[in-house]
Amino acid sequence: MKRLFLVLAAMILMAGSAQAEIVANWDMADEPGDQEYTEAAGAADYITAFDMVRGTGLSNSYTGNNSLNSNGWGGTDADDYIEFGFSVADGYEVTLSELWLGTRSSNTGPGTIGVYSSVDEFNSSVYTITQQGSSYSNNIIDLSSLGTIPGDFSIRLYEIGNLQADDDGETADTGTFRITDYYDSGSYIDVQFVGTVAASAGTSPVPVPNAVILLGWGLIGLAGIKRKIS
Ligand SMILES: [Ca+2]
Ligand SMILES: [Ca+2]
Repeated sequence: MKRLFLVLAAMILMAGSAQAEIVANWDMADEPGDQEYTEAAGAADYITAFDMVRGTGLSNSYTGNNSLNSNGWGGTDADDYIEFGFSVADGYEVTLSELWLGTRSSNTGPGTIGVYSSVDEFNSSVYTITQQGSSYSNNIIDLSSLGTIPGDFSIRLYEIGNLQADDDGETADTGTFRITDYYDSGSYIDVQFVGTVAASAGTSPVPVPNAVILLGWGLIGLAGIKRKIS
């Protein structure tokens, strides 16, 4: 009976907490690079993913297999950014843990890219990606500092400073920066946000009735143990 109670107690804890999952993902495989945007490949329940797009200061003059490529990064223009994100359904919120993505610049493309979020209206970067020449960069970015997110959320990638990836002068408008899948020992993993989706605090969350039922069974079990002892 005690064992049963412990199992029930564990079930109560599980019923009350959401599991980490892919919140939204974009598959860059087979993308030509110069497409207008990349549609999301999937999203968790209660999540609507946005297209991955370029800000109006960027162009799509160049292809780049398996990517969303971009150019026009010269100078300092507030509209030079790549943006993607998602919308959370009413009554729900997301707690993000990670963003997975691969990136690459050409030698004259941006050398330093900052990852910004809509949580603070893209004011301060939560992560910095350094592009070394035209090498690929694999990034697993910790987003746990963003807290719980209701409504619309997006990430923007802006250049920090204006120095090209080969450290040989200012970023050129003909230089490129692309978003690719994350590469891990032979396999490509979609660009993705990982986190948990749960009912907002203060609303009536779906898992709670289950937790209450389980708690009831747990108390019955506990009563059984007490009877046995006395
Ligand atoms: Ca520009
Ligand atoms: Ca620039």
